Amino acid sequence: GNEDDEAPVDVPLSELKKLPACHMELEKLSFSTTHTVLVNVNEFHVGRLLPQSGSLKWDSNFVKMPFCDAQRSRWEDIQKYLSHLSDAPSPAKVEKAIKKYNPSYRDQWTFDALHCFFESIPEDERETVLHTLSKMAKLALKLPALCPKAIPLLRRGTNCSITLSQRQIGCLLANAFYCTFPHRNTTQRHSEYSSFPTINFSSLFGGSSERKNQKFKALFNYFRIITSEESCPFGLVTFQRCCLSKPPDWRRESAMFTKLHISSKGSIEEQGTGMLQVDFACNMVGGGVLSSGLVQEEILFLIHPELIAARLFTERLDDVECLKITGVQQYSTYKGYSDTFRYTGPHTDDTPRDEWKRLQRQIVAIDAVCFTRRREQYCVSSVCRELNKAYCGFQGDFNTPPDYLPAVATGKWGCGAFNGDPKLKTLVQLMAAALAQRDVAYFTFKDGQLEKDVQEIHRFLVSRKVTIGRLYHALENYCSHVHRTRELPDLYKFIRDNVTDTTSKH
Ligand code: AR6
Repeated sequence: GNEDDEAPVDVPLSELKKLPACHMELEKLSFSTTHTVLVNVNEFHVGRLLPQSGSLKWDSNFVKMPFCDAQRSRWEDIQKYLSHLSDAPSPAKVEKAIKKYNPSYRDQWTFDALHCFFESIPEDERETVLHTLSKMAKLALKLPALCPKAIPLLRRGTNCSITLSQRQIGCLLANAFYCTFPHRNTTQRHSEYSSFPTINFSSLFGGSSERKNQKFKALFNYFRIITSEESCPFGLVTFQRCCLSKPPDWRRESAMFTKLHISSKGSIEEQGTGMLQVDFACNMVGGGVLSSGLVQEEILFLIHPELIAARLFTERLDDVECLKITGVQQYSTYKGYSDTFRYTGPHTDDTPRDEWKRLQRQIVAIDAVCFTRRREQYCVSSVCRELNKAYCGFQGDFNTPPDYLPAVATGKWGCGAFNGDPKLKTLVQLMAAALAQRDVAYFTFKDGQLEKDVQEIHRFLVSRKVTIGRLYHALENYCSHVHRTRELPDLYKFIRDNVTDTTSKH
């Protein structure tokens, strides 16, 4: 009826807030105790991008750099072998160099994926790859000049950010490709970096497969672009670790649901341009990007490889934490998914930049819980965990008025590799977005049924003016019903009945 007509439901994409239109002017770039800036800020203000000088640190709060004093003789080897390689590059030399300065792994690491990739491509592409390998080696060796200042680790439980140039990221990633980062080759329990993702590319080089071939294509495309004088981008990227200080009391929250655009067509990265794009993350950000994983997060990292740099310094995300990344560039296009994923060519990114010269693209990494048994997720503590995680990701900065918050672009977060129930996870995300005062663009990734079901329940919630607190209460009831009866009734029907029940009781 009329009530329905007024409800902000099923809005077209064009009605949701996006960057650059809703951009709020930034304060001048500056560093602070919680924001490390790796470019010289004064030079930046006069239009130059130069590394910030500083001293290295060799302790548990900073990235251990391969050219530190403690690593002098290894860095000499790195210089020697990478210079050889840059003069006359070949995949065999890549293998030889990497094994030379990582001698403990000589028998463990294999390079068949790199060799097979190289064999699989046509002659002219081989030339390009060799040329790129050479330039990457040169770029890697510029690390002491490009990143002289210690890079802090984004440790658990802290709200800290790092801003650096795309060129610095390129240099760090060239080093990661050539496996120069010390102490990063093992993630065994109790090892120094066991709570960090891997960063050296060694895991990419073995275990040849079509997936690996496609990954190499995307990565070499990235390295080709950033190692060329003409096309190396001139801008900054910020990595921000956010920790929810005080989780909301969901039961008492009275926020109403925000606008929703839902579609079974389109994807987060294309149709969600300018919005806060959700990375369906692993708590070790990037997940399997450097091994064989190839679902949403890995694809995101492959087409925007600057994201991979997060693995260098981002400790495993805790339940109430997320990582926000602003300014990464898209270098490649693709089609397909997982085994059918194919690199389809370079991408020209015309996203405008903000005052800090960052592309106006914001990605938020939030990791859902991986459920081994379906039932586990219908428990209040799991629902709460996911609500807090999503809210941590969607929450704006303290001083940003809602008018300046781009919508969230998301989809079946936690419902692929992680086995979540899309109906439940969607409500969780809608609740978190409502509390964060952001609208939602939801891409069901060809799931037509979910599109209809969510549309209906969203319309119901909005037209009945159901608060998120009240829906939370209904979810609690659902969980206890599941627990008590061992049945799994349809969640949306249960909510409609349950919420109607409470209305009539009042
Ligand atoms: N746009 C919209 N929807 C998508 C897109 C896209 N670009 N890509 C996939 N989907 P999944 P998870 C849909 O399995 O369950 C990684 O290894 C598609 O329907 O990537 O949270 C991470 O590193 C897909 O089934 O997310 C983690 O370890 C669903 O979203 C783990 O997977 C879920 O995508 C996270 O698994």
